[in-house]
Amino acid sequence: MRLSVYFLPTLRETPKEAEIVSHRLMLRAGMVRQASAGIYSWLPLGHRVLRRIEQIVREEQDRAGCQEMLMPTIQSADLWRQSGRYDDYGKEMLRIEDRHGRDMLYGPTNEELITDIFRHAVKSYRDLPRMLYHIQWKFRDEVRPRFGVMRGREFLMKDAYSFDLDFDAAKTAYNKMFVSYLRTFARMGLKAIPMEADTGPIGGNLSHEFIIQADTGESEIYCDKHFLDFDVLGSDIDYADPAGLQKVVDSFTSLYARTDEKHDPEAFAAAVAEERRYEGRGIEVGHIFHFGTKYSEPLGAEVARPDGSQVPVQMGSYGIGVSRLVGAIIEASHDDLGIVWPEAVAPFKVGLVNLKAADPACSQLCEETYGKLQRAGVEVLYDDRDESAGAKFATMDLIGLPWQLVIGPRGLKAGTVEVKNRASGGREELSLDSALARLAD
Ligand code: 5CA
Repeated sequence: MRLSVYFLPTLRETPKEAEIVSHRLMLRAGMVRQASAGIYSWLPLGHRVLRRIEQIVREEQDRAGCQEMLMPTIQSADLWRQSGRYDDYGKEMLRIEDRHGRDMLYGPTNEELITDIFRHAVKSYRDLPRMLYHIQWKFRDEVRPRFGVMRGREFLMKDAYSFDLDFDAAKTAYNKMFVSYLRTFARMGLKAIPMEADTGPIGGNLSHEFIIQADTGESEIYCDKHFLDFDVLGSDIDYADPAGLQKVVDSFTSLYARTDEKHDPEAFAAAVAEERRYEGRGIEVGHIFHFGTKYSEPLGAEVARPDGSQVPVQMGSYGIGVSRLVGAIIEASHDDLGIVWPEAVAPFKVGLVNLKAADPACSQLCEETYGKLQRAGVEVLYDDRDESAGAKFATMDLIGLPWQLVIGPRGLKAGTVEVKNRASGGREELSLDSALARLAD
């Protein structure tokens, strides 16, 4: 993509309304624009990151055996009356009346709708277990939408739902999601700690929040610092092995990690040596629940057991805040100059900087390099504008692409280009061929 034609409305000034760094940087880097309180348009750069995060979530859900589908954003109120949540949900639910006077709502979550789909399709234990998910916009009319996409009113969520015959099988589904979450967040360069949590309006008695450490987070957290040393991606995970999954889950849940609602200072002091105690704040990027028959019973989602008797199906639900993650990753990875994208979620891998667009030789080499990178399948944003070197570097640092490839008249004479790593700040003078080989890895 050429920057001269790219829709990237960056801001020089720091927006006053933004209280935390991720919100400021998302606005300054032209990633999002507020449409109304807590509701955002995703501009091209932000949209690319959102899609990359979504794709990692999708791959890890698929790997765990979850099947993707898509449910609508607008739901009928009748289903929610059957579960009893139409009244319980209160003002956070956006209620709508259609032209026929029917009560509808913009879904804040999908337990009712998925249970309805399931009860019409599945009647027997032979059709279990099943895990289904979708990635869809939700609406919650939060009292205090704030921090940009972190606590929005409209936000993108991955929500998965599991269906099993008994508690043991449901626990295996829970464990699969638990482990897939560890992998998902690790792939994005995040250390997400699973913490015992309250279930709130979703209900149930077994629940973990996945939280990344950040001073700007809304959750108060208490945990063993040991968590920060765990290597998740290195371990070999077999989703078909319930005992192996349980072992991984046990290793994570054996250490103390709780949010404030579940925190017990005495238990914390007894479980964790003082120097290993972490007390601070964090951002909740995922939340998983086992709630048994809370929805299947009132909605009549029953299956026949092998002996012919009917039982309500055991369910769980598993959420990831896809749009919140964009902000959370920036909170975890930025410096004074701007965003520092982990490569796995970066909007482009390389920023190609033409230091002197007015110089025909320099521009020609840039054009050739741009073509070569594209042919090698490298996603590259080419700053071909006629701007000062300072302005170009500032833009590149602000938008945080992992690599900058800088081509200028001086290097042109010497036959070299400069490769800069955004995260380390390290620069290297290389021949163009070595630079291309490095970036095409
Ligand atoms: N039905 C369950 C799981 S599918 C559920 O709705 N869980 S939740 O309420 O915990 O939401 C799941 C995730 O969505 C949260 O962990 C959080 O990362 C994200 N989320 C929740 N509310 C918001 C919000 N207002 N803005 C942005 N992300 C949010």
